[in-house]
Amino acid sequence: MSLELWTHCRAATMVPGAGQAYGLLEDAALVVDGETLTWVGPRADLPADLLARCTVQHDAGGVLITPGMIDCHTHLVYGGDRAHEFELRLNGASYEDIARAGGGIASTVKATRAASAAELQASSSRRLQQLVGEGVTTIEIKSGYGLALEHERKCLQVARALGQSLAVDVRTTFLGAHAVPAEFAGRMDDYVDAVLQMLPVLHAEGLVDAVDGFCERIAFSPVQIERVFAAAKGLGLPVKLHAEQLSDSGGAQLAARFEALSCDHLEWLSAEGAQAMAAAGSVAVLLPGAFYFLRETKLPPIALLRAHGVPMAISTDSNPGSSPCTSLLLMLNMACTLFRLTPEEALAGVTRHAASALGLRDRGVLAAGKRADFVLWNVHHPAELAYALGGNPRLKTIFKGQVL
Ligand code: DI6
Ligand code: FE
Repeated sequence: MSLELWTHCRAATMVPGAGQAYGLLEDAALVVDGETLTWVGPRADLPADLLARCTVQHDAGGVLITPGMIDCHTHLVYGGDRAHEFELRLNGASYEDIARAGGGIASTVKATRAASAAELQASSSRRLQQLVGEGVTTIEIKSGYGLALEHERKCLQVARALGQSLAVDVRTTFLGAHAVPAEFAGRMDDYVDAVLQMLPVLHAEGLVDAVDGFCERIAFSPVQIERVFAAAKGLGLPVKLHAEQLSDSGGAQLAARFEALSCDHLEWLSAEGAQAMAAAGSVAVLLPGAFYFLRETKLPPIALLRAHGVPMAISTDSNPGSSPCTSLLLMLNMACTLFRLTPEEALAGVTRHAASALGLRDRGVLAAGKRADFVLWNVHHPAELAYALGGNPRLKTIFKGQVL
């Protein structure tokens, strides 16, 4: 197998504890063996025998290299959009007016059910291409706008197909417990029963990598979520949770009891919740796009998360209702401006910690043995990625060792 060498670059390896912020190597060399990084370090330390085996040499042109970006929380596959509701609201309609007229999440469920797989694939592919264009090499996509077996299946199949048609690794999450569909109105527990019936079927079809739920006063209770999590654990599937977005319902503690990969949103997270997450090793996925778009004012407790050593990931939450966002770079900026993360924390949030939020140990840093997913950026310092509002300095993406 021939080795490929990348030199003439600065590398933000994002390896922690390497001394330098961002794990930065000033004059780096990366050796790629097939789909894997086989050596990463200062160019001066590259062993001569390894150099001799490199049959292809790439000059990176003096730019910055980072790990491939990981968007670890999206609802990318859905029908229609909610631009009209956005407009109605800005013309004075209340959320209740819109909901009464069949709007809100119900309108997305209706549009998603009405859409064919091909239509969903086309609209989601456009969104995914925007993310991939900004250096995303791994994305998580949730179901949750089908809310019935055939439609949840359709959305998860589309998500899987997106990973086949574009150079990006797709991880799928079953979010049957996202909302109660109209046909179950007033029968929430019956709908949870239906979710428990869908899960093993979709899992047997190979469509589920993890299980999520929306635990909130306006969604499912901790008791209902616990039933879903118990079923997931019974199938050996990891769980994650939309927790404490609009209120503190103790979702983080519940998720921690199931060793959740992550708890997401967390604006209302309590000290007990943070402690439970730290003990369980759950990642805090922060979603500044939803905070911004919903004009929330309650900030996630960043100091508390830092104090407990809870790793923080950042994601787009790409969805039609609360975060119609297809820019992970913009989320880096908002994580800093709105949540006061440092640019280094923000970049770790879309690389190393985003990988952990998906339970993936083979990516998120530039180091020997990890996947050869990395991005060349037309910037000098990694802070520039979080600093800019708009613009896209991506030059090249290398996905599983291949230059795209
Ligand atoms: N939390 C949210 O903010 C979105 N879903 C969720 O679990 C809202 C989804 C929508 O309004 O379509
Ligand atoms: Fe979400």
